[in-house]
Amino acid sequence: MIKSGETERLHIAIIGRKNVGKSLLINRIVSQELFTVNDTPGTTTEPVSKAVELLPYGPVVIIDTAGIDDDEFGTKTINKTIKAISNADFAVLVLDAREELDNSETELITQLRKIKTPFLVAVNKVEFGINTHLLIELEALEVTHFELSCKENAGIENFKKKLVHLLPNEKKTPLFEDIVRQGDVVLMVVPDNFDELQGRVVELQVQKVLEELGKEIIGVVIKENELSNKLKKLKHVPDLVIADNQTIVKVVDNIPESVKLTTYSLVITRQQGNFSEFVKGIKRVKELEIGDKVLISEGCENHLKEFEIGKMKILEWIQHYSKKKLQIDFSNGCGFPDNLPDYKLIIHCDGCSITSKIMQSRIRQVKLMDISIINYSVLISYLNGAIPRILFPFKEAVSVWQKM
Ligand SMILES: Nc1nc2c(ncn2[C@@H]2O[C@H](COP(=O)(O)OP(=O)(O)OP(=O)(O)O)[C@@H](O)[C@H]2O)c(=O)[nH]1
Ligand SMILES: [Mg+2]
Repeated sequence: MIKSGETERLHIAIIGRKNVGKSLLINRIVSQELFTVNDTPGTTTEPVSKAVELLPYGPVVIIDTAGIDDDEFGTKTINKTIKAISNADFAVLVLDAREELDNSETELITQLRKIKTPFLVAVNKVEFGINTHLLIELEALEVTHFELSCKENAGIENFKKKLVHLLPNEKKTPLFEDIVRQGDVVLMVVPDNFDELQGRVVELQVQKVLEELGKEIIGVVIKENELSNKLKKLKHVPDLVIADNQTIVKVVDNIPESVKLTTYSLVITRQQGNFSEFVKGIKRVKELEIGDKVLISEGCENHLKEFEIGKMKILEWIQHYSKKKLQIDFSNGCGFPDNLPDYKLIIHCDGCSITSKIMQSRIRQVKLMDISIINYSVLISYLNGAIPRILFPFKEAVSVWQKM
């Protein structure tokens, strides 16, 4: 069981067929008897996560997984291996040196590449010799592999070194340090009834932005109805204007094209690292057909009135926009429903109560099923006609938009 606080650690999943030596490889890497190793195939039956120190990298979570079932990748379902790799920031695919690649292994390599999860291949049990076909296959797939024997403890140190070297750096995307500079003026527009919104999402967002601005950047908070007056009085045009999802429609027309404009939610979504995927989701929104199944999915079990209203509004707006009869369902809490593959589009909440790692894992699951995903904020901005304008401050979003 992973304790809270450990969820943000880097997650490494060890995957592969049954009995190839996944559990023993982990034990060797961490020099501890962490997981049960046994000659009987199917010893590990469920994914098990353990928090460990992987020196010299530091604290990580290692996920030992159950061996892939032969038919696991035959059907389009969210199988247990997909779940495991969706939760991982890095994967190690363990192979038996005596065998050729089977369908599930080639499929896994394809899937990992699709979700851009970095991985290494460990060819284990090399003391028996290595299948030449396997080497040819790996080369053809341009996969980096390491030859080792967990039993004889051979090649482990070298493998570990490479693993530690390749682990992604947990560098956070900046909130907006890359789009504003020292001395810039950031105008933050809030709804007219802002004083009554203590503790609500918009107030928390404004708070977060203000905290991150620091001393070198001037943040000015103004109410929407004061906007045109205040703009005239400002000596310089602001360098960046940020509004909330509701006021953005009215704000757009008041801000000259030359001024960067965006929303609080977009800034925060970008920091969570999932921005581009949601922008791509707009394409699917445009292409929805009669009868398409759409899932409105919320990350928390929370049934606060504020969230219920939000959800129903999304439902109303998407129906109104599409003008086609869509089949819309709702889901709440951790995990997607088992019929996830039936959906054409997932409209996800902004994830304010789940960690960005959980959000990323949900996005990977959806991507592996070839389903599009968009979050509430990007959808609302698009339906309100504020996109592409509010994407312009962010280079990465503009490039996704232009390719669509
Ligand atoms: N000869 C040899 N045996 C190994 C090696 N690595 C692991 N084994 C043995 O292979 C068997 C399976 O090892 P595990 O680590 O339990 O394999 P697993 O992939 O976790 O298996 P499942 O949990 O059943 O999917 C055990 O008997 C190990 O001792 C190796 O390099 N050489
Ligand atoms: Mg095992």
